[in-house]
Amino acid sequence: MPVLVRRRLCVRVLLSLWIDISLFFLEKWSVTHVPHVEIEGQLVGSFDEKAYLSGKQLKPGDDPYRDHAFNLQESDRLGSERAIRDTRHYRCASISFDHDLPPTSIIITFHNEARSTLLRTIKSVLMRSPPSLIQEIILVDDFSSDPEDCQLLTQIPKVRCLRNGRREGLIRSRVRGANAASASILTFLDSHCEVNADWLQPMIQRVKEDHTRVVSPIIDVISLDNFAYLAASADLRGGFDWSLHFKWEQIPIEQKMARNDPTQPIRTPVIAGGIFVMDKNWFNHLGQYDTHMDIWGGENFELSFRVWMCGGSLEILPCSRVGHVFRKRHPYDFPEGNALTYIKNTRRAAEVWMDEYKQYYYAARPSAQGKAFGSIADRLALRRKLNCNSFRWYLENVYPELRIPEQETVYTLLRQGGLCLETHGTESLALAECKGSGLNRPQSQVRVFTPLCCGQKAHYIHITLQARHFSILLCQISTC
Ligand SMILES: [Mn+2]
Repeated sequence: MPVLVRRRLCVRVLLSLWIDISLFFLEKWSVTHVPHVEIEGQLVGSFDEKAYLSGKQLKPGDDPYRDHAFNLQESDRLGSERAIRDTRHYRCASISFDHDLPPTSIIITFHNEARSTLLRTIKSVLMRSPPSLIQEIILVDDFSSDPEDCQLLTQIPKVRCLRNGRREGLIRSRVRGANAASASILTFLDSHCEVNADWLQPMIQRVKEDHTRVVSPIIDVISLDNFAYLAASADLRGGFDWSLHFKWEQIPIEQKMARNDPTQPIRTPVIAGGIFVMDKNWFNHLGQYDTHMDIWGGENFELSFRVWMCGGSLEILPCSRVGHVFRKRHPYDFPEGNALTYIKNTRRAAEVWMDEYKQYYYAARPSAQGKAFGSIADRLALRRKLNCNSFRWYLENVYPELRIPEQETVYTLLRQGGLCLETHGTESLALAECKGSGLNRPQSQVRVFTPLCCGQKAHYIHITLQARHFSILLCQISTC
């Protein structure tokens, strides 16, 4: 081999080796390190982790997914303080925060959570938050089978345990935790999470600057099978369809184009609901939660509509990352059944906050009609007292991307010269002199309707957009 070629090859090999080595260190560098020695004793106090974890262990032959709908064996094996990759955009690391950020009360509610995931949640908070920002960690044990799951953890400094005397569900449990909190800022956290580097400061900073902001982190994915920590996309926000089914969706393209700083907050129409930070006075002022909602589900819509419509805002902060074990099923049971509870809760949200647009909720979820949902009088009174905006305002200003089903129908006044189209009975049409104007126009003459307002017993012409076809229809329900 000629010397020149050999030398080039050699340089190449050395170069790629150098890149490999630097990548290795870079990778190492970006892993959130844990000052292990300092933590032991200092952060967990007299707490005996080994005894706590070995008190509940999977027996040989047991299905590791049975009780928690994730691989318990893998979670138990991992230990409570593993390093995870720092999944933030690199520019997040150079952001600075106020030196006088106020502390927060962390509220974690759970029902029969696995000990290893619950402990890892708590330890990740203690390891990756500035100690001065953690006022306390309030565990609300929603009547788990074993009171010790919660009680033993109070040996860890700052950890408190409140236990419900009966199953209340996550909504009333969170309210209990919030009422017991002594800090001015509340941080709600799920019980199978791992918070990432500097997760807390960006959220507290935003709430400190404006107490009406309710902020969420980007929620990374912890695999339910092998507990790998996986970065979630930073281009997502919370959305929903008319059946009030939550979904992650892409940020609208115009907003995406306008984002030249990946560390900027993302406005979101709704939050997923499990993890967020909110000023305590603002939480109380806005009426906490609808405590007539049971167990789980729908409370994130109710809170999100209320925050936006009553003067606040919701955002996702890309520089705050928290991992969460997303599951395919609920491991615990709903005393009233899963579907019924979800319908009751979302129906309460729709009835209180969605005004005339609730018809689309019922159209998308016909089974909700006629299902009991209890009295909503106090929530309606709250909405009046807070003088909140309409749901129409919310759709126009916060979530214009949500397609309104009836906008495919065109209601209009049809006129030719001085003549207007007029209904004769319910079947036929004729041209006649235009009578009246605006709302004083007789019902027999086709009126100009706003897309959503259709008076009871009024006729309207339904024009399908696809075909050049129209028909006369009678409004079934008043949507005005
Ligand atoms: Mn969860």
